[in-house]
Amino acid sequence: MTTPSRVRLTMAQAVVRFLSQQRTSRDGREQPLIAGVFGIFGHGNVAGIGEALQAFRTSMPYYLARNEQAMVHTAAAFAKMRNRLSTLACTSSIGPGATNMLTGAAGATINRVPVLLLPGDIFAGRRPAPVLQQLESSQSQDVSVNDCFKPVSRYWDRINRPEQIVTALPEAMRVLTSPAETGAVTLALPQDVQAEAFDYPAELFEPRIWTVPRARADRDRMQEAARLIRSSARPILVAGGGVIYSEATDALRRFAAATGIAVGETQAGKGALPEPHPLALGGIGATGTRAANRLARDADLVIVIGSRLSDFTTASKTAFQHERVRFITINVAELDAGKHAAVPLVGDARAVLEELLPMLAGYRVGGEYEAAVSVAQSDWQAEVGRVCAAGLPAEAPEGRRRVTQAQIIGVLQDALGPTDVIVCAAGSLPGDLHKLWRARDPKGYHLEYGYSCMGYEIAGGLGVKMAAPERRVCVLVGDGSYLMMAQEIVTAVQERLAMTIVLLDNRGFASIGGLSEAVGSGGFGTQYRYRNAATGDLDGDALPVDLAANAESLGARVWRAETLESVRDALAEARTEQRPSVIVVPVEREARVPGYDSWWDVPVAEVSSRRDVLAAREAYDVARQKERDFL
Ligand SMILES: Cc1ncc(C[n+]2csc(CCOP(=O)(O)OP(=O)(O)O)c2C)c(N)n1
Ligand SMILES: [Mg+2]
Repeated sequence: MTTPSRVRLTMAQAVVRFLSQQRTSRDGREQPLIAGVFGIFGHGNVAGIGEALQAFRTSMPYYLARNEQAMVHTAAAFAKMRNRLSTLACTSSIGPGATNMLTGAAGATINRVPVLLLPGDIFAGRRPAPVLQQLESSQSQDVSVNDCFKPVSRYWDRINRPEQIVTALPEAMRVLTSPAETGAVTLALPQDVQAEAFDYPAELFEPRIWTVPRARADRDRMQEAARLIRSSARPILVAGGGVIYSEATDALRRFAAATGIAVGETQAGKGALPEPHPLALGGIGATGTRAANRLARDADLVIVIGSRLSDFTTASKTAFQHERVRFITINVAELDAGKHAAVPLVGDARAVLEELLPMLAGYRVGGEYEAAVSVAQSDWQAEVGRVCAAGLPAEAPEGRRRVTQAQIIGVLQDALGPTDVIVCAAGSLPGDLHKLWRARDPKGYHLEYGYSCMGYEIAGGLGVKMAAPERRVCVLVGDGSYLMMAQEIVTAVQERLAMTIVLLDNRGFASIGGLSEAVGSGGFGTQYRYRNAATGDLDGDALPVDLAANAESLGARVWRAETLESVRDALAEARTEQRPSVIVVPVEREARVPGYDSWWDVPVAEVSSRRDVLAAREAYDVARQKERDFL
């Protein structure tokens, strides 16, 4: 018997060397699973993973980020752009560096995109404890801040002995590459163990290919679904992110064209049926279009593909009002496929659509339905034109006339090419974009709307650009999100990555301000203003924040654009820039894009001294009656 050959490495060196050898493959196309490592060093990783990254820097590129939360967003955006077939790893020190990654981890897990997190951890050997930044517990010495990652990770492990990675790393890769299970994977790496040497089996470092499967659904369920479709008169397709991740967009187009069933898209699914298309209804749900929401309301069958059916998509379970509405769900995850008492087709979107279509031979929706779709679509196009063109008659409080957010969206729609990518996450922009934007390419609309995390935008834009350097990336960000996390502009400068950041300044939270008005609270606490000595509230003068100067100081090229003309000019000039560009546009706060036949459940106070709140509660109680159980 020959003894297997061994390689003596530190645990950290072994981790990095292993990661550099992992690839994914789907439909015969291969790519690296871990395309690089983002990090911020501290005592918890500099001598372990830091030393290893230096040693392997030719096979595993290292990127220095400015904030640990941001680097996880960057990794998640990268993975989303690569349809979850490739991602980035993130290394942090122990303590605050690690917990800074928690928000990013939650975002990745909720959005079902893979990220590999390698937080440093307290000494497994415990001798110097408590080390700097160590959380102590009086009940256990087996607790650190990294335990906080458990609920937000799809796989979590702590490597207390160097040999544990031999079994932990393959499990971590399995989860990262599983379409059904993917999300944040956290391997907590104690500071002392990172630096410890072990004789690892050489096979651990052999190149390995993780084949991403296209699971097929159960045959009987497929037949049941086909029967349901054949007996439906007013069906609708709801396309979620899974359609895009599965590269099922052509299959969806063929399915829709053959059956005549119109398609509404979730935030993650927008672009699944690129526009213009006679069956594209645009966004669906709380921030959906009138076209999609009317069709959804009357649908007797909803065929959901690759969606989590979040409250935004279902308009808090009020979107589907047909008395006997039924659901069919196509999803790789049983969790999602089981929602709304659907006929669950647990499988890959493309594989299932391709198998389902021949089972529907001869089926097509009726002429009345087709006419309704076409009327809804032209009515909606007219509305988009109206909203995007609408100037602002009123003078802004400062005596200046400001452009509206919808006008800027209209300008961007004209200025960007079909394969350019817009990136957005939080505030009032996602809803407006979901309604107004026409996605002309499946990868052209990048919204993080599972976690809707303020601060994702610029960090995410960086990840998108790294994943698709050939595309122009345009980040849309509100002033609130920008102030929360703009520092990755510096990382983009460092990497010489160009992206256009359009920063819409409405002095605070137009979105939550509007919501506050709607629940009767009058926008309380949502404006960026001085505290007013007279009222004691934050309703004084506007704050003297100069966002343009801020962006310039980080190394971006900056334009201050107050008119649509100047925004157009800046967009054209930014196109040739080799570094991040920031176009700062003051926009009118109160010019909102309306909702269209939809609703979102935000409970209003049942008792209050404010009459507006009580009125809002009354309206809320009425609206809530439309919420349905699908059992
Ligand atoms: C990290 C985080 N904190 C809080 C929220 C809640 N929230 C949603 S939108 C918003 C305001 C966003 O302000 P801004 O970026 O200026 O966009 P606007 O609402 O003005 O369009 C807040 C506070 C969030 N989504 N994410
Ligand atoms: Mg704002």
